[in-house]
Amino acid sequence: MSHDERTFVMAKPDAVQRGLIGEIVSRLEGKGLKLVAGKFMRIDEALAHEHYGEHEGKPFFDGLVEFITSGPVFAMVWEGDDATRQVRRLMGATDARDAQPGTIRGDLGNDLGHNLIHGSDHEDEGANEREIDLFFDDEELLDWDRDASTWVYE
Ligand code: IDP
Repeated sequence: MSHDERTFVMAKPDAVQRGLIGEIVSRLEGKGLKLVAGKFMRIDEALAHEHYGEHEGKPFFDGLVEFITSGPVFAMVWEGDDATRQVRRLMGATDARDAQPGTIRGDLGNDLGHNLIHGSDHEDEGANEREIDLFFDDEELLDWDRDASTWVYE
């Protein structure tokens, strides 16, 4: 089986401000996913509009852009078997007030907008590639062999 599915993930400004980058990275590492890119950066208005284009026109859109551009984010690409869906499971429900305990949002968040983490939608085919392209250049994605992978997957 191939373990090279790549998914885009981001610790949002609330996670950065609250010192939760390490916790989020740790949970994804712990699951056995492999980090292939990471960038501490600010999202400008144009990138915010592109990234959240599907929500343009919705009542919460302006607030969402304001929030996501309000401070640094930590953008990442993670790789592994079924990576997109696995990250979504670890994230929990969009509204952190409803997210199950044990998930990142369920354990660490308590709000709908400030929900700590973004992960590509596993039901939107192409979302991963689109978002990885939007945030990273090809040469920023590292190809590397992680010895532990042989102990994560049978
Ligand atoms: P997701 O992040 O779980 O994929 P989406 O529906 O794609 O959820 O929404 C993108 C982001 O927009 C959410 O993570 C959340 O921060 C914000 N958001 C979604 N719906 C609302 C809302 O009704 N009010 C305020 N913010 C919202």
